[in-house]
Amino acid sequence: MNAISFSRLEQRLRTLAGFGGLPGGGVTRQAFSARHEEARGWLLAEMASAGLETWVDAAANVFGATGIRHFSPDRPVVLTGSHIDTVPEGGPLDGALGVLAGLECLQTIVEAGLTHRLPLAVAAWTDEEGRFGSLFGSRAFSGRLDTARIADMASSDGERLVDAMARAGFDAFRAGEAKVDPAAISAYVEMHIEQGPRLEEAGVPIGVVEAIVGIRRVRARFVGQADHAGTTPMERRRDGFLAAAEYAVKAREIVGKHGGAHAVANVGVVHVHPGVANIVPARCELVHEMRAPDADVLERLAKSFAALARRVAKRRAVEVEVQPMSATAPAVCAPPVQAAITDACAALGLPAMRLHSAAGHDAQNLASITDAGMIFIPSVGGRSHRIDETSAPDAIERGANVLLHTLLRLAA
Ligand code: HGY
Ligand code: MN
Ligand code: MN
Repeated sequence: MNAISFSRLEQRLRTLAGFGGLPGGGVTRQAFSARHEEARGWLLAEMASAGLETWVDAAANVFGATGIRHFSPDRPVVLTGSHIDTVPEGGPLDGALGVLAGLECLQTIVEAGLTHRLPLAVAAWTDEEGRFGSLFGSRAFSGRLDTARIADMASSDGERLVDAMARAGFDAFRAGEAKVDPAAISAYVEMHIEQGPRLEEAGVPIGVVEAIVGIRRVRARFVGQADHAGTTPMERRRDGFLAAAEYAVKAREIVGKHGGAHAVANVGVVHVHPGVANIVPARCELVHEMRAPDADVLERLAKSFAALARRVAKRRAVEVEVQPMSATAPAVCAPPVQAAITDACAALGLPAMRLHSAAGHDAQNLASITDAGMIFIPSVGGRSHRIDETSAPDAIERGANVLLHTLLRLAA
């Protein structure tokens, strides 16, 4: 059976992890940062040295392909890929694995002269982690980018997308030009770490993803009144932070009661203003993220959270404003791609289990324009978005070989 070169894949994973590598382990390589742009240059060179045609589109997505220099309905391609941007203090595999395993598969196919009727391509999608706008590159590629919002897109620490892209040599206002003709893509399959504990706990080496959660993020801003933290009687305080804190705790209870089996929510960003010890917080802004594989559950949660914010604000005599920030629709993975993955596992004698992805992925945008699916491998301890994220070497090798044989089936 044809197989990838694990040593070459492992070497590239190690090199890529060096771009933004942290002294204590882990990686910070956020979209359009200097480290990320160095990694982009390295990836393009690796793709070229692997014998692929390479290009970068208007949304800064990176592509390497066999036999084509751009996407066209005349020659529909089988596409794989993932992302090379990371969360702050993230791990070395989230995203990087899918890009480099895809590159390894294409290089193996080119070197072995394996026949494939359709061209093959591997992508590194821009800003999957949403420093500026979640799944930005694949959103632009699949024609789902709201270009009217580009001027307002900014990171939670205030850097504008337009400025970050300009620094990297891109005109953000042209990102919409990355929209591809869906007829140019025959199928998409992405390899990714599970980022959760299910495969490891089940002792199953491969996950065949059936569906991917939708994710919504809202900005909730509670506005009270700055006051002297010593002289203001407690009962007269209109404390923006306490309102936000009560909201966050009660929202957690709502998820438990009304979220159903797979809904989750998180408050990961909190800003208190003026943010000094001796002033009652005038205002507190938080980013609230909710996820569910079912669009109706997501809608119901969003409504319940907004009603909760109003109730808490009223009771605490503060104002509140809840603004939607981003939303990705849940996606169902295409049966033909799931079948190709399952057949590849059978051919390799690997057990597989079907599961939904509780993480968001570029594949959910690709699912809106083509048959899309995902291959998961186990994460040690289910750990991800933390510096000790890792997967066993043989798990990585098995997953890359399943990707190789899935691509060959889809391109046959
Ligand atoms: O947040 C996520 O679900 C993904 O890791 N970007
Ligand atoms: Mn991630
Ligand atoms: Mn990822």
